[in-house]
Amino acid sequence: LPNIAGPDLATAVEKAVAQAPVWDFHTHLYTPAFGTPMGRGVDHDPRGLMLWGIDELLTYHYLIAEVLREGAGEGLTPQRFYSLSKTEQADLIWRKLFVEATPLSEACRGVVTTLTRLGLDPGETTLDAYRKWFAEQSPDEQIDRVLEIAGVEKVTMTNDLFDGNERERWLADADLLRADSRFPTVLRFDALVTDWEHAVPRLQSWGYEVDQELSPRAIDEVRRMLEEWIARLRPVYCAMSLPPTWRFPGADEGARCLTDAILPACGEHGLPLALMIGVTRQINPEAKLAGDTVGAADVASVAHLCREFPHQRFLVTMLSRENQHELAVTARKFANLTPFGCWWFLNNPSLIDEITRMRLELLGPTFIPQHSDCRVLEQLIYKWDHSRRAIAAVLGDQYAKLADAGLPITDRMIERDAHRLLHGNVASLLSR
Ligand code: RAT
Ligand code: ZN
Repeated sequence: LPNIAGPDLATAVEKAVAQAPVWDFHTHLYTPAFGTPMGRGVDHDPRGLMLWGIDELLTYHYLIAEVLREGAGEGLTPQRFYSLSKTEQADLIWRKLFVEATPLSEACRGVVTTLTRLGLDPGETTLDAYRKWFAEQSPDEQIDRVLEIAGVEKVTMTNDLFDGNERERWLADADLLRADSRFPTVLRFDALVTDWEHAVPRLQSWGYEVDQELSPRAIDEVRRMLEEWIARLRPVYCAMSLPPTWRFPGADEGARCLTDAILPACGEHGLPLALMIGVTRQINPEAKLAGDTVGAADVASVAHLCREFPHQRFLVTMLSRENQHELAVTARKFANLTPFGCWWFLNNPSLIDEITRMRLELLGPTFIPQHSDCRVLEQLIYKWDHSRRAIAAVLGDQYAKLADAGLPITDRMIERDAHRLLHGNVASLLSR
């Protein structure tokens, strides 16, 4: 087999990483069966969960945080921003971040990449032309188009037990919602572990006999609820996000919920558990979804969990840059731990570069370099375009060093590794 070197090597790696199909491990995307607020040929559902189109792209919470900064000088407050209609919010964001300023941030650049790759001119001064184009698309065709452009094969959803809107839809017709095999389901239930106090009245209103003390009977009831929802959703894994203050072992009800109800349920059904650790919710409550922040969390707690539950597969992403090295080292110690993604505030090329380099050097190809966390369909285009480039650069450098060390690099190696990193590792972890 031919040995590839020099500029040919970098080009071969870019090509292989650009072409590898993606299994996106964590998104907030949905199919039209969950309802959608817009599109040709469908009943418009204002509370629909499938978000797509220019107004949703621009009112992404990453961009809301940025417009609140740009607009502060002319008196824009969170209250004023949220009093606007969605259309007005999008118009304002376009004007402040894209027309009157250069869209230099990663979230802004993402919109530019997305529009360009959809064949639209990203330099319009108003949103009229974009709105017209999106209104002519049907949601189903748009999903096909976006997955094709982004090279994404599987879009793992986040199906939150505590989201009343989504819950009603599952109770109405679970089969309909599970119909598209490109969109695997994930059972998510943060409040069971992070906010038992407020979870109790919700669970009671759904008919489960639980109490604040988390009696043995309440544990059984949480188990019963998890069994019902696992049967209804048939998830590929269970998930929760946790604050930086989360510790394991812990003495509170949330910790007992985890060890006595959640982990036994995962064990029974062979389901991996994904932990997203390090988010402090609502540091600025007025900013709503744009008001969450990051804090360094405790990696030793992750190690404890992996040691105490050696047969449970854990997939872990951490939000703070400071936790990344310790997490990668911990994964060297526990084969049941797989780090995944460069989450949220880490989903920037400079940090993807740093984190992916470190993981590759410490773990070889045994991790999941990225997930998109998309909330709006078309974001798949830019998140994967930008991430693929960052991952290819790191992988290319590592091959060059390996070639220097004396090992010929071949196309077959490159294709195998690109496929593994973007798709294969997720597929094999979820099917074990
Ligand atoms: O990245 C995000 O969009 C966050 O708002 C959250 O969705 C986070 O990823 C989460 O899943 O909790
Ligand atoms: Zn998310």
